[in-house]
Amino acid sequence: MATLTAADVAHFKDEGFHCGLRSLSSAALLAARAAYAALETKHDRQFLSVGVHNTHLLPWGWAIASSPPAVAAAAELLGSADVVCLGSHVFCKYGPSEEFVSWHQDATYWRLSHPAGSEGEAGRESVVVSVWTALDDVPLETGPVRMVPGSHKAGYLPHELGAAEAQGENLLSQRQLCPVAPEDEATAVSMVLKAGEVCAKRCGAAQCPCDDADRCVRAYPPQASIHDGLTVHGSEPNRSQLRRLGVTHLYARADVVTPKDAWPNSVLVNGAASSAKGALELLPTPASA
Ligand SMILES: O=C(O)CCC(=O)C(=O)O
Repeated sequence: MATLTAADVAHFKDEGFHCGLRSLSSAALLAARAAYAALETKHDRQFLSVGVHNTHLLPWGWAIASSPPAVAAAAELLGSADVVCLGSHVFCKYGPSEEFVSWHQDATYWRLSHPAGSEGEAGRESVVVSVWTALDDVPLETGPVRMVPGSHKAGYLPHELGAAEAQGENLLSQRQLCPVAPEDEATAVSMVLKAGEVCAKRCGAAQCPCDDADRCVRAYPPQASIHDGLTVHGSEPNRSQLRRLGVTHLYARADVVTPKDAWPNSVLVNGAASSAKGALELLPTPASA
C-alpha cells in the first residue's frame, strides 16, 4: 500500500497533520468492526465511547497497530526506524450527542519528549505521532477530529485541567484544554475520512460484484489521519444519526522520554528497542489476527 509522498511529508512538517493515509486492509477493517460489534453487546455506550483502550494487544487491534502504511508513515515522520506503539484508544461518538473532545496536544498531556529536547524547533522530527484510523465513515456532520494548522511549531503549550464545560460532555478524562484563539480556531481543518466503502448493499448491484452484504468490502482501503504530538486538535459533537468510530494509535521513537512506568503496554512495531538507560520496557509482539 502506498504511504506518504514527499508532498505529504512537507505538508505534515508545515501544518502538523496529514489526512487520508490509506492505512489498513479491508479484511482488518472488517475484523475490527466485528470485534467492536461484539463489545457493543456487552457494554453501555458511556463505556464504549471512550473506555476501550490498548486494543493493539488484541489480534484485531494488532492488525491495525502494525499495519505497514501506518508504521512506515510513523517511522518517516519520527525520523527513526525504531518505533514503538505506546498505546491505543477507541473514540466512538454515537450520534446525536453533545460529546466532544477539547483542544489539546498529545505530547504535552502524556508528558512525552524527545531525547534531544528539541520539541517545537523548526525542522525537528516529531517525538510522537498519532494515527487515527476510521472504522466508520467520518463525514463532517459526525464531528471529525479537527487540527489547528501549524500549532505544532509552538512547542508545548499550557493546558488547563478540569476545564469547565461550555456545553456537552468532554470525552477527555481530565478535561484538559489548550486555549485556542478564535482566529486560530477559524483555521482548523476537519479530518473527513472514509472507512473503506463497506458495501452493506448501499452501492447497488450494478457496481458491486458481491452479493454478501456482511463480508463485501470494495477495493477502497480504509483511511486514517496522522498528527504530530504537538498539533493542537479536538473534535466537536456528532449531531448526526450516525456512529463515528475510530481508533487512535500513539507511535513514538523507541528512545522517547516518558514519565517512569507510564506506558506499560508499549510494543515495538519497527526496528529495535532502545538500549538507553531508563528506556521503555516493551511487551512481546501480540498475536496476529
Ligand atoms: O476522536 C476524537 O475526537 C479525538 C481523538 C484524539 O484526541 C486523538 O486521536 O489524539
